[in-house]
Amino acid sequence: MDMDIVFATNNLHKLEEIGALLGERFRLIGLKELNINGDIPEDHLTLEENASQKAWYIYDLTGRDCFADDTGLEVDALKGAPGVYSARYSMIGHPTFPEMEPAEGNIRKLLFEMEGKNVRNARFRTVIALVLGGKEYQFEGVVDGRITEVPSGAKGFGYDPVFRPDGYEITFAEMDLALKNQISHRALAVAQLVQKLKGM
Ligand code: ITT
Repeated sequence: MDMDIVFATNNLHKLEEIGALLGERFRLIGLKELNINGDIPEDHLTLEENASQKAWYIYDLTGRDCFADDTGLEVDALKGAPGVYSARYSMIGHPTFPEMEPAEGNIRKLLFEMEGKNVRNARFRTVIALVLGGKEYQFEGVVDGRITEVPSGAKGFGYDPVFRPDGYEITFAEMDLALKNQISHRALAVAQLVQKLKGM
């Protein structure tokens, strides 16, 4: 049986990644299709609270089962930053590189903050909040890796050019989407989401 599920995101890269991961049993509905434009509020201090806020916001607006993903890059040498502020990292405090695209500015600021640091461990963490029949469920996916010295690769999005997952010699931005989707933080969280949805 096919199932419609709304993905509460404005990020088309995420929509593509999760669309590929969900498979044919589920029809993913983006916000554009529902004529919902503009930013979804996400103003909390944790990924868990933000994912929840985004999912309930769209559920309350549409009455449809839906889920949201909040993702952060947590860098040990920066005490877990940018973390929940990953999307607007370069704009925090004194905006750095305001003339650049957000992703590029974020990467430039991250590499600047990491200059001279030998410990480069980091992890991507995704929290998915699913609102199904008025009840909420959460799923987490984590992938460990390292921040590279320079960006490389043009695939993927966001911080992908500077993140090399453990066990690989290439960054996420050098991987085909199929490989990123086998090992990524988002893939791990989505696998649990699919388990839940299949059980319905
Ligand atoms: P929505 O809130 O509309 O879903 P967003 O792009 O604001 O979209 P997040 O708040 O979850 O999404 O994103 C946090 C930041 O982390 C943002 O700068 C993304 O580009 C980046 N990011 C998220 N997933 C990523 C991934 O798989 N690879 C690289 N960067 C990623």
